Amino acid sequence: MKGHPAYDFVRSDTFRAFADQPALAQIAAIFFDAPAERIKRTPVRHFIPGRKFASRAHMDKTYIDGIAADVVTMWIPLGDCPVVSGGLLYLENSHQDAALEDKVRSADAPTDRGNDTRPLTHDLKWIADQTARRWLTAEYEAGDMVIHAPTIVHASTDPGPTDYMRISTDIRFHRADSATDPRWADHWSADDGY
Ligand SMILES: O=C(O)CCC(=O)C(=O)O
Repeated sequence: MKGHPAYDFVRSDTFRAFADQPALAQIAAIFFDAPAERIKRTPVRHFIPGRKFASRAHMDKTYIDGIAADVVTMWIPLGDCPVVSGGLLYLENSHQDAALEDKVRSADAPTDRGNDTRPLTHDLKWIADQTARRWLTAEYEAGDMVIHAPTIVHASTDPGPTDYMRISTDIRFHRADSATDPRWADHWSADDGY
């Protein structure tokens, strides 16, 4: 939100130059097998050690229009992000199960945020058990990047006690000749509602 350092940071020349570095668009183009264009709305997330705050299990397609052939997300920790800091976790091969979302939603998934129907659940063990899939993660280091499709289930865990914040960004591209989601056409703000 306006006044927060992250609000100014995503609008800064430094950050935009980072997100616009040609190598990222080139990698996205490999996935699309076609030219890629960066999606302007680029969240920067900070998780304060010891606070119970994490990303619930979700799929990006709930939040942004687009199919795997047209949209790709690059999740980049801005600094080291060991497992204890609560980096991104992926539900193994969940993007390959087109029926997963319906199965999970019709199974009355536990939720800690009843008024928000977008996440699948906050209960990562429940969804792993329900789908018989493992959560996969890594000891992320500065300079790492993971790339995912809008259909894979992912989440994060609460940041544990460390001396530094877990800070990350998600940089997205769409296939240049595909339609863009108008909600993602402006700079990110934590309170923009999307
Ligand atoms: O950084 C996080 O915890 C969530 C990021 C995310 O969901 C994404 O990059 O799509």
